[in-house]
Amino acid sequence: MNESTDSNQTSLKHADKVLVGILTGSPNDLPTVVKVRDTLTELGIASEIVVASAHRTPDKVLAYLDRAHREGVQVLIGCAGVAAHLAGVIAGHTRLPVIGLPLSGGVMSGLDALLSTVQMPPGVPVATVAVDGAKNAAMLAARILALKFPEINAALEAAAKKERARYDQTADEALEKFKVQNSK
Ligand code: AIR
Repeated sequence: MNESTDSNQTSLKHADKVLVGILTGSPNDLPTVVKVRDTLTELGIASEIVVASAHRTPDKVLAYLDRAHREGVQVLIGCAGVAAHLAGVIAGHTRLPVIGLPLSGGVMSGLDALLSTVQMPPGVPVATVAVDGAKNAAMLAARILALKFPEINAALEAAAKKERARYDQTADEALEKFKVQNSK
């Protein structure tokens, strides 16, 4: 199911084809995980979110991967907290690029999830972003896709320009507020 039907989706030609599969270990992860989808949507990239746990519902993870391979998903993102093995399990069952998004929560505030996600054995890579780094998980997926889809490359360029303008304006406003002379 494609859950990226938000109205701000752009008119890129592949916008209705799911290119990114986002798996997450618990429905409780969704407040962070939807930010991955939202960033992808802003870039005109269709994605789908599947709640499936490497430990609680491993059969569901494998069933989704089966479907994702058949349907031409290009990048997979595994999100989980605590003993976060989801991205690693995904990477063991696919040749597609896998991004790991460790989530905070639990007694170690995400450090447990970070190490569980990033410390993969040689030969089975998971490109791990920061704890709760939802935006970067999406941006990394977009950069991978941009190698193949010029319109995603263009969307990334446009987003970078917009971000630069926003940053410069925020800096100018802060400098003005604190009466700091900006060095040219
Ligand atoms: N989780 C679920 N199955 C395996 C793991 N590692 C993670 C979820 C969630 C955390 O365990 O991704 O971040 C706690 O899950 P819950 O459902 O108890 O809130």
